[in-house]
Amino acid sequence: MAQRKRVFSGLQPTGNVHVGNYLGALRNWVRLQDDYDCVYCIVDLHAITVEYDPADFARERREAAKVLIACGVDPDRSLFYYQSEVPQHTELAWILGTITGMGQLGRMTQYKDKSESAGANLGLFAYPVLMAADILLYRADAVPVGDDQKQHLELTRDLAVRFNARFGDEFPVPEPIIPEHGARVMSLQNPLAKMSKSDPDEGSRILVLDPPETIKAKVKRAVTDSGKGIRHDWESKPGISNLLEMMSLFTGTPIPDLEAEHGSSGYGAFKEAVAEAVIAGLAPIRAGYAALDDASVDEVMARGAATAREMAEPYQARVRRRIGLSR
Ligand code: AQP
Repeated sequence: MAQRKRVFSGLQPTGNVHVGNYLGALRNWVRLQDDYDCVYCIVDLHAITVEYDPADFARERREAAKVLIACGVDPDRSLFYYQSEVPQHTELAWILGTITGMGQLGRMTQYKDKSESAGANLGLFAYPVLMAADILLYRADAVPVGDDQKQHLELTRDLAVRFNARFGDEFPVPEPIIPEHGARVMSLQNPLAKMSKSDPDEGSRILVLDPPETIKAKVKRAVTDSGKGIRHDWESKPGISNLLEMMSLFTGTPIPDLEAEHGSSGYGAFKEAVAEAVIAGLAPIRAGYAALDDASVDEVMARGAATAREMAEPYQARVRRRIGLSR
């Protein structure tokens, strides 16, 4: 039997998982489990590159793991663990750092955005190198991500090519898997900016665990456009287009059909229908989450890390040999 291709992806345990993360990345993670050998990771070392609360971090990390399992990441089918518990990630990041240009890192838009608000530090600057190491460590062929990670993935591909040229063919050059729809879910309060965990306005995002009443209130408050009519048109109606996309992704109904059904509705009635669709789409995740207990999640994550360390070590040994650190 042909060997299955491998995918790798990660999620930061900062704040709560929102529908942008879910529609842009996590749904794909879950689906890919049928056809790929999947490695999924809570990238806790990435999360500490910005301000965070150490007293709460272990809990947040576990929360993120629980949400992912509730979304359908299956630790029996996928390798699932916390990044910091597999030290080969950081070792490879250091090695890749030695072939990464400062200029290329300085051009990363996420670094520019975050260093403006959070202040620059070396970890934030080197973040994309650690991300490259996460992916290349397991020789992943593909990476399911939202649109915002394209630039980082481009760097990963460059580093794979550069390493192979300098030290010999070691890394596959990974392809992004970006969904056709949902790759960029926008903020409910500013449909020109992506929905994001770090936006200080909680009304800008719907969390996958938000209770129905909260979802209704957030959608009701969502910024819409002047004029009327429910049409998909990013230029003149970004707010309505964002809601239409979300509704389409949660119901599976194509956007033209939704336009036909709701075209002449008022914004209020349309928003109620959107909220109902989101609530129904997230209900199984809320139920799955409620059924999980902390101790068994801790156990699953510890087991995942042990397997990941075992799998990563022979790969890393090859890298050490190639760069002259061992015979
Ligand atoms: N708005 C979005 N639309 C579609 N996909 C998105 N992703 C993030 N936001 C959207 C995708 O979710 C995955 C996990 O993201 P992450 O937790 O590693 O970090 P991120 O990209 O930095 O996510 P956030 O929520 O936007 O956090 P902040 O506020 O820190 O920037 C990734 O695959 C991402 O593409």
